[in-house]
Amino acid sequence: MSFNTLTKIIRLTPPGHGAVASTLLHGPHALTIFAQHWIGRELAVTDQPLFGRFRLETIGQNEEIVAHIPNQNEIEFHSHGGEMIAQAIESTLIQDGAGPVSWQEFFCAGKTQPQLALQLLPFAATERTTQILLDQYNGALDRELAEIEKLTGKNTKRLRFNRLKENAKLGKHLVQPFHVVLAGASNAGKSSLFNAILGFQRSIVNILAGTTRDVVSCQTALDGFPVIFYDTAGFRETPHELEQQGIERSRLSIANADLIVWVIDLTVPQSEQPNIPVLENILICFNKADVINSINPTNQEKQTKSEITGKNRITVSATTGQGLEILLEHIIRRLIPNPPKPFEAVPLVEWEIR
Ligand SMILES: Nc1nc2c(ncn2[C@@H]2O[C@H](COP(=O)(O)OP(=O)(O)OP(=O)(O)O)[C@@H](O)[C@H]2O)c(=O)[nH]1
Ligand SMILES: [Mg+2]
Repeated sequence: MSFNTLTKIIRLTPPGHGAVASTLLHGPHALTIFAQHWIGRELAVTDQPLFGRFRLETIGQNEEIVAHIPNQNEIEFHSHGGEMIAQAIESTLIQDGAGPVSWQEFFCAGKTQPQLALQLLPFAATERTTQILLDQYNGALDRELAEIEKLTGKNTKRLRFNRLKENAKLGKHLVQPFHVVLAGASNAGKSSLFNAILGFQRSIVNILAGTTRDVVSCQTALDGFPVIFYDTAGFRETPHELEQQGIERSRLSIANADLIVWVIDLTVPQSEQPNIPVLENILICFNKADVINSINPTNQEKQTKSEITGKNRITVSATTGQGLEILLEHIIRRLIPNPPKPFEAVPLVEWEIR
């Protein structure tokens, strides 16, 4: 029977290996839907646990269940944690009309900003993002809206609203890191730069081109904001299938990036470099400045840089660390041009917990 109602099914424990899987069925038909498969005492609101079995018609077996019914709209039940069982129960209830919803969506729906901030707080990865969430918990948005309402000048009002809109983009990154992808030609020094940024040898570095094949990632914090850096396979023509697959993954990473740091080897002439993708969210980074410094401080650099225009260009040396601080500053300012000040409102309209 399909109820086609607002009854929701929410997995409370993460999918995967575990002893117990906990699920919540919530909505006006929760008990009626569940009762169709229940073998045990009558389902009614009680503060006692109910022990029984769930009839799994699809596999012709019954699963042991402990259930709790705190009110007419809600039944929380616990089964064995194997993914097969948990999924079989879930799909049975979905077939009966329950709609699957993630626990994040369920618990955050309809919440005020302070309630949402409280819900998101455990997922804040840094002290700074925790502080921003605490400010939201303490009513930063309501305060700002009340102040804007009192303003008389149209322009000032608009500026304050625009600032709120700008800060709203940061909302989801309070719990979800920015994605910064290091990409470029093979041997440009992407892995070396990745390691220099992280401060340890996460990626393999080698003089041979085509060293990095898979996407290597590592999370860190920049200026108190969570950032995941991705080291990728370098772009070049190659007959090797494995490397081609790596290059395909580099393309995918670029497509999903908040910012791409395109690494260029200063010792290689421009004519031998792959084309730079025409993208808004790209930062050009010339690497191996130490080599240039030691041969001729101007000629080779000029030749390599000659055809590349635009203001977002940084020169570094992954080997000596020259320019690294400036590169990191540029990265963070591209991700967050104007970070919020203490107690400022950051509307939590867009968020995602992973
Ligand atoms: N002198 C100098 N050498 C560098 C610098 N950065 C990288 N190298 C060297 O360049 C070579 C390639 O470096 P990698 O970091 O493996 O380059 P990659 O871009 O990751 O290469 P693929 O993974 O093959 O695409 C290695 O021999 C590094 O030691 C630098 O700033 N200065
Ligand atoms: Mg590499």
